[in-house]
Amino acid sequence: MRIDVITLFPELFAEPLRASLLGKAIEKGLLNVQCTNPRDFATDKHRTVDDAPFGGGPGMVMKCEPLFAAVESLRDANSCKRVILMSPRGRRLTQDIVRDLAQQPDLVLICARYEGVDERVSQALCTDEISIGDYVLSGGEMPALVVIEAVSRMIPGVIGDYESVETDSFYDGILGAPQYTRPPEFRGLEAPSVLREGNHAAIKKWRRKEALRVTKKRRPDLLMQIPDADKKLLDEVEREERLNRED
Ligand code: 4GO
Repeated sequence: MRIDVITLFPELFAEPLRASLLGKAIEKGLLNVQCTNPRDFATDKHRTVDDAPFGGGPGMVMKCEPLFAAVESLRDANSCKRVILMSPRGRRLTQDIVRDLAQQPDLVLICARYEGVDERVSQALCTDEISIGDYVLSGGEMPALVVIEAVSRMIPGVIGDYESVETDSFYDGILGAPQYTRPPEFRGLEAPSVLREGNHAAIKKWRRKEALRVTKKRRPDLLMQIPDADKKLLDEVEREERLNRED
C-alpha cells in the first residue's frame, strides 16, 4: 500500500516510520509512505502557505493553492481515490473505518496546521474527513501517524502472526480479553488457572466470556450487535454477577 502525507513538517514522520512494525513493513515493501510539503508548491517568493481568515478572527488559514497543487502532483504515483483530511470535525476513526482504508491501494492524508484549512479543501479536494477523537491538536501529523499505524497492521504480512490481530480489542467489535504471562502468581495475584491447564475449548470460552464481561463494564454501547452465541455467554456473565451481588 502507498500512503502519501501532505505536511509542512515531514520530519515528524521520520522516526515513527523507522521503528518497529512500521519500519519492517516499509523494509518488506508492504508499505510505502511518502511526504509532500505544500510549501514546495507555493509560488510566491516567501513560499506562503497560509493567510488571514476572511471575516477576521485569530490565527491563519491554510490556503487552497499549495494544498491542491501538492495533491495534484501525486496523480501518477497515487490514484488519489481517497484523499483524507485529518480534522477534529471529521468522522471519528473506528476499526471498521480502518479496515475499509486498509483495502485501498493508496491513500492521501492531509495534515492541517494553524487554525485549519480553507473549507474548499475539504469540499473539493478531500473525499473523507477523519478525527482520531474529540480533542484538538496543533497539527494533523499525529492523527495521520495514528491512521498509518492502524491501517498498516491490517495489511496481510505486516503482522507475522495474523492471529494476534484477530484477538485485538475491536477486531470483532468488542474489547479484548485480559492477558496473563509468567509468573503464575505475582505478589499474591493469581493468573486464572483455566489458562494454565491446557484445555483449549475451556480457554476459548473463558476468553470470550471475559471479553464480554469487560465490554459490558466499560463499553456497554458495543454490545448492541453481538451474535446469538455471545448473547448466551453474556447471560452467563450476568447470572454470575447477580450471584456475586447476593453473597
Ligand atoms: C486532527 C487535527 C485534532 C485532530 C487537529 C483529531 N486536531 N482529533 N488539528 O483528529 C486544525 C489545525 C486541524 C490543526 C489540526
